[in-house]
Amino acid sequence: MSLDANEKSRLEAAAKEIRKRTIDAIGFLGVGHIGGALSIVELLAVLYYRQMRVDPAAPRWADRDRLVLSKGHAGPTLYSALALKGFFPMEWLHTLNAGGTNLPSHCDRNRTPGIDMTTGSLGQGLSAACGIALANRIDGRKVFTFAVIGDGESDEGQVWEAAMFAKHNKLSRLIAFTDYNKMQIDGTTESVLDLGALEEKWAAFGWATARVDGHDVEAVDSAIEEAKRRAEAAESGAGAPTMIILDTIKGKGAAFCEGMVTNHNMSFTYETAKKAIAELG
Ligand SMILES: Cc1ncc(C[n+]2csc(CCOP(=O)(O)OP(=O)(O)O)c2C)c(N)n1
Ligand SMILES: [Mg+2]
Repeated sequence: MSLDANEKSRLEAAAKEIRKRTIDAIGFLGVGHIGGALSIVELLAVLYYRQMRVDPAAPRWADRDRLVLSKGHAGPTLYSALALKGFFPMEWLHTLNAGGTNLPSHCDRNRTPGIDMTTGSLGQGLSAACGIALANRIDGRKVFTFAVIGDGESDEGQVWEAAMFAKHNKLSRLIAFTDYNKMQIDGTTESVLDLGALEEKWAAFGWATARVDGHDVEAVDSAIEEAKRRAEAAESGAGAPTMIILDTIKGKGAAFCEGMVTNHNMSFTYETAKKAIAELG
């Protein structure tokens, strides 16, 4: 089902706001993972403004959908989305990674309302998401577990153990995304460790797959809708998990860093941030 024009512009406006807040929070601090933060903006807009069942007033509500942001260094994007949704005050965004903050650079479920899993040690999040999805099925909860991994992160062997586990256990309510921005900490994924035919690899591990433009809210939304339809159609305990590969651009939407391999963990002034935010209109 495609989005109607109003819904599409609502999601695009949400993405723009999340992007601005993310640039602002990292710029206020002066350093951070701006590249990988900006490549998942549209995904988080679609998840939090349309696809995820959550309640900002009850972050630990048992029947909520879960998100494991396995690439935990992109925490500031998730914090921006959560703040905009009302999980905590907007002012917290200016405490990013400060001493005693509730918003550490990487996600911490014990500190931040709305964070479902502590992440940052790459390679582990998909395994955690498998456990969450399996536990919810055992408990009879028809909720979805979403997970976001990086393309560089996909070099970690544990990702592929989780891939086998999820298929073996028919975790059809596990919907994962690879942020395929083609870059990692010190180069392109192609030069560091080529992922090759990535979608075919996930399919060979038994997952349902899709590959879409990760900055197109409509394309992202319909890939999730399709995955949900499959999960609903499968009997409880049947079916397969879904991997949606998002073609993205590292640093998307901030001219000072878009598409640069140097944007992984970058210093920039608050003036630079304000200029980039103004350019977004
Ligand atoms: C186990 C582990 N090793 C190394 C790091 C340091 N590190 C943080 S981000 C990163 C690169 C990740 O690349 P990718 O998954 O492509 O992330 P993105 O491009 O989305 O920022 C690395 C090596 C880490 N956080 N965890
Ligand atoms: Mg990457």
